[in-house]
Amino acid sequence: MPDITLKRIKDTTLREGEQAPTVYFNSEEKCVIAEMLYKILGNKGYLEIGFTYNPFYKQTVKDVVKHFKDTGIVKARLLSHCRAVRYDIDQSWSCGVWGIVIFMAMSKNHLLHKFGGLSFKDAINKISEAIRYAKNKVGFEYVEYSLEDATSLPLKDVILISKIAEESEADAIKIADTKGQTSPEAFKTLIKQLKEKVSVDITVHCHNDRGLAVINTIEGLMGGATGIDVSVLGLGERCGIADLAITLENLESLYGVNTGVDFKGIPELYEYVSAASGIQIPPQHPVVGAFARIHKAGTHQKAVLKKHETYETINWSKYGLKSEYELGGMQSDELLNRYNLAKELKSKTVQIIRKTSIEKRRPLTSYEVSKIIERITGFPLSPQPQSYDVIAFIKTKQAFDELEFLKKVRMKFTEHKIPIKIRKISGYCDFIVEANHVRNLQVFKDIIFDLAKKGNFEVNLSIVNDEYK
Ligand code: HCA
Ligand code: CU
Repeated sequence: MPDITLKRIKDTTLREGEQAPTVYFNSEEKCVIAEMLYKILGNKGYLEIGFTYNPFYKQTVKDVVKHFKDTGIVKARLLSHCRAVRYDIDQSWSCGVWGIVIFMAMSKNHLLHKFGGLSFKDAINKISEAIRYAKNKVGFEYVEYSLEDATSLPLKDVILISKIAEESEADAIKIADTKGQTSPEAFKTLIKQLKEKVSVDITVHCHNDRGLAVINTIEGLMGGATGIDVSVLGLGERCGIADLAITLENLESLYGVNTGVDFKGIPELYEYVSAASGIQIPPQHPVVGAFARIHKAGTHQKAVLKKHETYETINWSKYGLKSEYELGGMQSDELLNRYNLAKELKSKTVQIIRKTSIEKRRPLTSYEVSKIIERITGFPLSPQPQSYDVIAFIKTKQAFDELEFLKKVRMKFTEHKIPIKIRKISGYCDFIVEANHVRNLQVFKDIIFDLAKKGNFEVNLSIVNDEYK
């Protein structure tokens, strides 16, 4: 097994994740997400919950800290993100976070273009001053210095800056591959060479611009880093950073690291963040995507039904999940075993399912399959649709408050973990609220009609059931 020591799993969905294009969390959502993360990550967990230099975002940091206090969770390591300036550090202290991450880039382009030609020496002094101020004057329990854009610097500079941070008493330094530009081999070597020169703990923060964030993060650990940054769905600037579930699954089951994470909570966490962020979980996303557990080809299905290991290496029960099988054009006869059909009837049914699916160019739902079986056998199964696509057409009345509408609708559906899309339109109505694969139609109806009553709008629903999706 590779030599990895993992001490810190820092989730930054609520800071880096909120820098993902189109993502805006409100305080209520942040509190729910932070609490879920706290419970899932276990005793290696750290949570970056936002930055404080913008008053709107600062308020959400304050609210999360208060929520943890009110809930009696005193051990959470809540962090905020600061520039290397006293103002940010003071603002963070006033929010009551446990620790901070001070970030400042030192690469040529950043010094010249972002900091208006700041000299290397002055920049070093700024970093050192900020760390000392946060640690010794203000008194934060934990101060991490983040070398933004570290992978654009020559090794000697990375070492020099890290040594300064260490001398200034930072608790950890972070090496950020801000532009996602490094290769796994180069990154491991960088961390290894740095590790030989400093004794302060190293954390890695890898962006996914080239799709290498997860492997770079793991290679960083192999090089001797002891901390990682991850986010739910890998959310972050541009293509984001290392995905929490993929990184932790691999560390635990491929690299033999005892992460201390409660994997059972991960599916619900992803669903919630997806609903709150409005970012759908890509179906082919490793580990948490809907396709990850679905077997399509009949030969695969047959084999997996006998022994999961024929086509699976991830233990789904750890997540409270099960393997699934697509009903459709390639399905195997075995999938119909639970209906106890005679052999010939079974093959006839399978032929019809395959043909229908190929004609419709999509899989069939179990509802449709039951309908086919009913038709062929004459035996009533009374299937229920399993999910619906719903479109709510919203017609506003006078004194309608648009901002309140957007806030309330999003909040209510998020509470019930129903991801929705809201569009402003013109013509027959003013907005549409769309949701796909809604399992509990009644809940959707209750929410939207209740909101309509209170919010001065009328609703009409169009519902597509399993048969016509
Ligand atoms: C940023 C850049 C950053 C900082 C890293 C960190 C990066 O958005 O401020 O301090 O966690 O990737 O370098 O996210
Ligand atoms: Cu980043």
